[in-house]
Amino acid sequence: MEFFKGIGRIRYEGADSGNPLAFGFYDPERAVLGKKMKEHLPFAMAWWHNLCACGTDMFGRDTADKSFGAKPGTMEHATAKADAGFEFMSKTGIEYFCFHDVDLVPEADCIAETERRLDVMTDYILALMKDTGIKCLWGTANLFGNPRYMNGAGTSNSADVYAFAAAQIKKALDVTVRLGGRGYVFWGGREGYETLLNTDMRRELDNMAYLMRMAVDYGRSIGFEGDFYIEPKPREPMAHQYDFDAATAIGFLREYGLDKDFKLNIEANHATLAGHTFEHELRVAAVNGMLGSVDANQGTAHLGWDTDCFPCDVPTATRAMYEILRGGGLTGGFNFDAKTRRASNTPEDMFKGYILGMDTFALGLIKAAAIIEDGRLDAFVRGRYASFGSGIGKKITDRKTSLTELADYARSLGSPGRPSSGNEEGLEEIFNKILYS
Ligand code: XLS
Ligand code: NI
Ligand code: NI
Repeated sequence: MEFFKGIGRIRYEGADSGNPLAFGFYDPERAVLGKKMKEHLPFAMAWWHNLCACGTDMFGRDTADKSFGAKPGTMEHATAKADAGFEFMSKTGIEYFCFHDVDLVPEADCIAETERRLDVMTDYILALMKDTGIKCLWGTANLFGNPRYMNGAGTSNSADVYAFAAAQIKKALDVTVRLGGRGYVFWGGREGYETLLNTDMRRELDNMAYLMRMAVDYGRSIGFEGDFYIEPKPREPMAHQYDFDAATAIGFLREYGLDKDFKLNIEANHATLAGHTFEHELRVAAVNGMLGSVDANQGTAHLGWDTDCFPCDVPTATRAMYEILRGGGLTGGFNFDAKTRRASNTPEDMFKGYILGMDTFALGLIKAAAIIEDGRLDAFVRGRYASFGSGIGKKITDRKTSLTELADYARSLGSPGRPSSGNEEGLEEIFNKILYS
């Protein structure tokens, strides 16, 4: 059965095409820096937003119909969603998907039944993957929606709830491995606290790390060779979340010896919620060898929450792609953790969201590659630190000096003079010239 009637395969037609259901910039076969665009940009569909979310917000109910001809909450609906999802991915040329366990099947009252349903759906999805060549980017367990997780999952005060979280992770890992997923994500939406007055922070951190340790051990024991990811976010839903930002998550992973098995999944909107930029978070991940995957979306600057808009900001996508290219690329991909606005409630809007996001990152890739090929930014940065290439600077670089020698050197100089200009305006001008020419 065809779900998106009247919408064919979305093709590259160029920016001048008047066709709203065509790519203006994403040209999968085009070579950029010696690699196909589609290889630079392994895009993924987020099962939850695209196939499950119907526009509900805090103040109003569904605006979009995602029943796909079946009754929501049934296994028929679960399979209809999968069929619609694979049709959607085939038509947009998206080669990967990401999922939470309970995006795939309706959760049952008992965990054994949920697991049985997951087994059925895994078989069903495997057949669709075989037919289409579409692959799984990453899987995860939803450890925040069910009321049992109101005090957290790995950081819950209840040992029984902790055990349920473990059961869900174990099964989500089984499913991810069966689907050949590249990664497995931990997003700690409820792993934090509302008030310190009821919180044993040390215990919660230790318990959360132990749950991740057990997940790594189990995953490796069943043949999972991909990366585990932490997806940092500072708050929402909890007032304070432990995986605040990239730097905090990296410190946590190192403290508990998890850094060999984990990388980061950086979400643009989470970066801005943490008071950073998307590119800042990517740089922190990259310089620490933790550049894993990306949740591609964007926030609404003046709102303080995770609005999960489809990315449309080309300068930001360019800065992000610059960081990713310079950081050696992702081990994961670009998951559109994004939803159409509440009022964009037609099937066509679903396609337009992905077209916008894919075109934005395609442009970002093209422009970031142009900046790299241009070379002026690189040359400036190299020149800016040139003082560390010779003389006393070389000694510092080689770690061959001491505080005493440096103090003697400083005294002999009298004054260091003024360091060279940072040239920020000049560099932004170069950035703009490349971006808009
Ligand atoms: C929520 C998160 C979530 C994760 C997966 O803010 O972005 O969607 O990506 O659990
Ligand atoms: Ni996300
Ligand atoms: Ni998010």
